[in-house]
Amino acid sequence: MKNIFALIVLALIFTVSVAAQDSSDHKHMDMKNTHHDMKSMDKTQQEITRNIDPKTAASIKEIVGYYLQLKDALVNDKSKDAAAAGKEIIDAFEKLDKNFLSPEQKELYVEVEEDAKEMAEHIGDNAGNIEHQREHFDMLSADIYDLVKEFGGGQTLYKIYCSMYNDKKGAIWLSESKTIKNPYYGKKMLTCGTVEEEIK
Ligand SMILES: [Cu+2]
Repeated sequence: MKNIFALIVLALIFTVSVAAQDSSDHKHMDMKNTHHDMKSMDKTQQEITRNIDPKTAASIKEIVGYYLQLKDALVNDKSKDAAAAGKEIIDAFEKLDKNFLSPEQKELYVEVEEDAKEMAEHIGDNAGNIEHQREHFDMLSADIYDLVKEFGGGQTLYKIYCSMYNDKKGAIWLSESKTIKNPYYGKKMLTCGTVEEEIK
């Protein structure tokens, strides 16, 4: 009788531990889903609360336009064009009138601007060294992503992820199109990448 009891206890322990393992798998999946939901919630909330001055929106659109030019230059392995676009990006940032920003907008903008201008400067100064330009494009893309999440891009943009770049640390870029044309590798590996997000 004692033995049977011990057996039942053992069986119970086994079942519970399997169930626990199983639920930890599920938890992982749930976390992913929650993350996804949070993202889409963010988007609508942002759209409601964005409240952006039309002058600011126009300036951001200009910055994004030159960023996309830079992206295309890198896609086409054109280092000189990339440098020219880098310089335009700096000018476009400087043209944005901060007086039309709310205090919260200003805080984010100033932070992005400082870093993005530095990246754009390196890109502008390195015509002929496309690999170095691409290193800075990686960081610039993260800045522009923050910018368009807050202010919108003036057009639908796609966040695209390349898992190979930077010793497989991965990197993102923004594109006006879902069609993958990889600015980090140009014609060497043009179609490497996955669309991760649509930003409106
Ligand atoms: Cu540099």
